[in-house]
Amino acid sequence: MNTHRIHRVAKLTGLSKDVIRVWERRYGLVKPSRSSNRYREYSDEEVALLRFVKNQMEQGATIGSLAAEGHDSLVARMRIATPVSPEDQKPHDRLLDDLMGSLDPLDKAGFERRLNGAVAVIPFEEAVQRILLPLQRRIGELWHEGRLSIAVEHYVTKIIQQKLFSVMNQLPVNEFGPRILIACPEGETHEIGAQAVAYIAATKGCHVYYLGPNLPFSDLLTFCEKITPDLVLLSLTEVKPEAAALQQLQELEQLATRWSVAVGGQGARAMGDRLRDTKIELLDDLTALHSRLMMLLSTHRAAARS
Ligand code: B12
Repeated sequence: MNTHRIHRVAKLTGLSKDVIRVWERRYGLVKPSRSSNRYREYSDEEVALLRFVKNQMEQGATIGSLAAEGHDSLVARMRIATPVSPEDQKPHDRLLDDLMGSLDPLDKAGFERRLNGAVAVIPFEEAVQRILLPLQRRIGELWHEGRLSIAVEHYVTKIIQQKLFSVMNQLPVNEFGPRILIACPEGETHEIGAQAVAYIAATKGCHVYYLGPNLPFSDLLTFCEKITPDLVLLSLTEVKPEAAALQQLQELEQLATRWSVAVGGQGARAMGDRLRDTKIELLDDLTALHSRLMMLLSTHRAAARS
């Protein structure tokens, strides 16, 4: 990991040294370490964070709202927003190749040792983005191609799910946070996207109700009546045939007359234009999810204060 002195950081980011110091002192937006002679030293990630903050402000965010979001949340958002370059993904691709190699014949101990070892040494958001979700895609694709048994697919899928849930369950439940219901609607059994969304919402301090895959519409409505969610987030992975897509859209519109509803995933993106004249929001990716959650949290805080 490289470290940089402030004059270099100013060059790298296009920010003045004064601004960088103020963002640290007043807002705690960056946390440089100090060298033995007390010079500020910024890691590559802190430099990237300064660029990210600058970029967010160019897109209309205020320094106050970014400061309220906090350093750790901004770092998490930046990691998800930054596309993984092929160079950065290379070591993870090698790991994924090794993991796939230990599935047939199944070397359970080797698979778990490699996976656990890799996930333990990087921030969990990064592990989700670079290891767990790509692993799910790879094993799913192999199964679809008839090259992996459903038993081994289930074994790996369960391990991925356990990892997401075990980290999520260690987070404190914020019963005063905005209530978010997360599920996959009826007929949708691909679950990992929804789980990743649940994990992200929980890390932001939302009160998450995760209801899993294939949830019948009538039960979704009844549950909403019970918990009065501030936001319903639905994951749609499959692209539905025309008639089924229209029926799903009608149901979602009915839900959206009472509650704030947002959808994401490949199936939701395929609905694209049809969502335009409805109250249903389309969240294109996990970066859009982060921004939506930040908006929700800030209105929730403001409502709690008034
Ligand atoms: C993994 C997988 C499986 C696994 C599912 C494991 C599980 N329990 O979830 C297994 C092998 C069991 C499976 C089975 C089936 N599958 Co499958 N599967 C896949 C695969 C390879 C990856 C899907 C996935 O999980 N992606 C991982 C997530 C993380 O990525 P993502 O979906 O892109 O989501 C990202 C964003 O969109 C976002 N996101 C997702 N949801 C949301 C929600 C919100 C609110 C937000 C903000 C963001 C967000 O988060 C992710 C972040 O990067 C895809 C092909 C592909 N490469 O996409 C096929 C695919 C989805 N499957 C498909 C099908 C048809 C099936 C089956 C119905 C096949 C069958 N005839 O039985 C079955 C039924 C499902 C089941 N569970 O039994 C088709 C769907 C076709 C279509 N019409 O769209 C696909 C596209 C394969 C194909 N090319 O035909 N599958």
